[in-house]
Amino acid sequence: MKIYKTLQGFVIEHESQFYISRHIDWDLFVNREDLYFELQREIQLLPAASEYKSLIDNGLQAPIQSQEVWAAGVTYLKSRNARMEESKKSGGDNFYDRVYDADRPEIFFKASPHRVVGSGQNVRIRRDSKWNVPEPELTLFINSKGQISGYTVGNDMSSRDIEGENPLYLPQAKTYDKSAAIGPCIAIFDEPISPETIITIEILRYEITLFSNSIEINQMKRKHTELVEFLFRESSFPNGCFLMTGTGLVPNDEFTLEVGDEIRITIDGIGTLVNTVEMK
Ligand code: DO4
Ligand code: MG
Repeated sequence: MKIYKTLQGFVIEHESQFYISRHIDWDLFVNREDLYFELQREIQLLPAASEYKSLIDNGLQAPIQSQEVWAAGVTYLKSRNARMEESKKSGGDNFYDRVYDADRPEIFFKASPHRVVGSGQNVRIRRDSKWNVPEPELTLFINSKGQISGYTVGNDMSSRDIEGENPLYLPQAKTYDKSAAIGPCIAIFDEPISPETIITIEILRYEITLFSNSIEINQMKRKHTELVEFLFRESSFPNGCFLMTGTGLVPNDEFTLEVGDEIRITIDGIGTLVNTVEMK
């Protein structure tokens, strides 16, 4: 089951059928216990129509209203190695090495809703940065009770030169306007997502693929439930929240994003998040 926040309402997709929910408040729509079964009950009372698919094609919003977006870091070996390399000169490499094996994961605040874009919208790179990459990440939707009730595709846009200069600059490297993208939908399953799920990224410049790669989410060092447990330890989320689970796909060090680049991130069973890098 997938739910989309469109310009004309909330669309539910189930077994190739499309429905428009009667809900008008996204927070109330998504933050329900047993969301999968709630949605199943809801669609039994709604007419199905294949034309409702056009609402999805006509433009999507990020599937968010008042939720915060948080992110976990250094959850894949590839991320640990890349961060250690970029921060060697500053002496910051030791922090990344240690956090990979530590009991406590790296979890940071990524974005408030107004900094988040959806599929089809533009992301940004910072004017004061010369080395920028997208980070394709499976992103959890967690309800206010701390239960993982959905999954979306996330892009944790990052300025690697700022992050590498000093680990204390991480909030500036990670959080700025349009630095987070999620979408195209929230996928709601009746069981946890399969560990064999593949994340694929493709970066295109003038319609030519510059970088592409894939990884299975079972390459992640930590469990989703472990990350959620730490996030919810001393924080409440009245309308639920999103948690990006870290990247395992890092372009080589020569690569940096440019204005006009198209970033396509696909996660099996969820969909493709497409964003273009806008003018600085
Ligand atoms: O510590 C830096 C950020 C790590 C991160 O965002 C990731 O591994 O995805
Ligand atoms: Mg990341």
